[in-house]
Amino acid sequence: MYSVAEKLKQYLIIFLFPILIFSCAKPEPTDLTKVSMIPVPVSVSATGSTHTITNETVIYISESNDETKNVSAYLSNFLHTATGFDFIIEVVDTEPAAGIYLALIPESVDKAEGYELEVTEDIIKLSARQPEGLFRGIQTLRQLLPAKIEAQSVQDQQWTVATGKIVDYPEYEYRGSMLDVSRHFFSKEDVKRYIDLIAAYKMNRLHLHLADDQGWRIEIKSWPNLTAHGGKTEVGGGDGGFYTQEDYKEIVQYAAERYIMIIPEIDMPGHTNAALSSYPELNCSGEAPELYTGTEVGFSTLCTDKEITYQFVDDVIGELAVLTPGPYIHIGGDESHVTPMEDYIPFINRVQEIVLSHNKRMIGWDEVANAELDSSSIIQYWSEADNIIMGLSQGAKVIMSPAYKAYLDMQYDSATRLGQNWAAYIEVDEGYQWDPAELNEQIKRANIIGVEAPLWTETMETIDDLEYMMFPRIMGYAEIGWSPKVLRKWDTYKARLAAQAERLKLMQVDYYASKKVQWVTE
Ligand code: NGO
Repeated sequence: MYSVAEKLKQYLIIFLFPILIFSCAKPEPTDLTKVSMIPVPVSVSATGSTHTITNETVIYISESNDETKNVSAYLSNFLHTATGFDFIIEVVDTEPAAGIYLALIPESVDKAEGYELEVTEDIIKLSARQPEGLFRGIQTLRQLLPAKIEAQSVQDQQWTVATGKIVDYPEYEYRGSMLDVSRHFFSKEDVKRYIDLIAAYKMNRLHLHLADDQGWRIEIKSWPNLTAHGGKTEVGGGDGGFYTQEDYKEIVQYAAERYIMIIPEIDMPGHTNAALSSYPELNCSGEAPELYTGTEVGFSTLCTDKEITYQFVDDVIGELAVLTPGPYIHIGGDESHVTPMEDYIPFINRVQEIVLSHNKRMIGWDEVANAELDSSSIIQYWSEADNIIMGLSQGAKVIMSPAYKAYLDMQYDSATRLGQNWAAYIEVDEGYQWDPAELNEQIKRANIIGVEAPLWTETMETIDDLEYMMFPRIMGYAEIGWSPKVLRKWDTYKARLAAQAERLKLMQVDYYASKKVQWVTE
């Protein structure tokens, strides 16, 4: 005879043990709240099960137009690379019972770029009011899938996603990075890679610094020598280069397909040696200087009291405005150390008029606040809070790019082989732990349209160099721009970042493996 206790023991061994073993062996994450996402979404709830994408999965769209076609094709191409699956894309009138459903619906999250991602065992439903919301949601789905989804070849893997619901939308409307293609020129392909990398973290602006002392990088048909001569070199004396207007349109289009706006900058009246060297008439002396391949700043200026200068500015901005679907033209305005303030102010005022006459809004580095700003103009904080306060009193809005926190060319520490350290060393935690609305008590949340991390390229020559300085800090800037402040904590961010190591490797991103992070590598 068995005692009750012994019977119970036997029962446990026979029935429960295999269940325990089985569930321990189950590899997939099933708790959506435990998945590491950057930027962290506004709200995540889990339902504890798993959805699997298979070769049979169909991608459905709620309506057929250029944008839903673009977004669904983007998703299907992305998923195809590592899964090898050939997805069928189908338009449906009503919600399907299974598959991946991309739905543009007015009832979805009432915020620009917002989206809702609901995953059940049967369906992945991504809904948004606007196509950009769908695109941002796809970036989240990317991070819910196993890291191998980032591989460049077909992987043997179960493509599972934890079930639950995410409701998400950005904190700031302007979330971007700047790439300096003047100090060193970067090819159209490099710029596209840059766009893909920032798109993965839901950034929506790429500011291109297209002209500086060392090189003019955008074809201007009415002033052809700008590129023919002024585009010929770069820092260190390399070949330089420039984008034809066709190349540039291709970049703008590529970015637009990822819901990223390109903001072109022509820096003036300083930082203009390449232009001054291309056209003697832009110099007060009437003589063209040599091309410049060093890294000093603040020695050049357009001749602010010659009429031809304004003809030049009008022609350049006019051509650029035609190439720019977005509302902004950036006119630089920084470090014009050899332009007396009494010349600088009327110059910026007049350039602002020119920008407005081409139906664009002016953005300028913080010094432009010395001029009389139009209420539509935007100032970019990089150096002097006093300039920003002066701009705010004129009703301008601010983009936050404080050099000591947000410059991607600042070194991580004294051992970093690239970059500079004039503003600070910015370790990964330093770059992450700040709040745009708390840096200065006079610059308030309501004044700020967003955050931008600029990458100046005096010391960077290759895309690998760019990636090393961008990553991982760029992910932190993306999160500062997107995620609500209450969810931004270094301790939890650090763990989420650590979990990105395998993805970054598969994305072939050459990142800085900071010792502040316990990277989770296979
Ligand atoms: C400054 C300067 C740039 C440099 C950069 C290097 C601004 C707005 N103007 O930032 O010309 O490249 O620092 O960190």
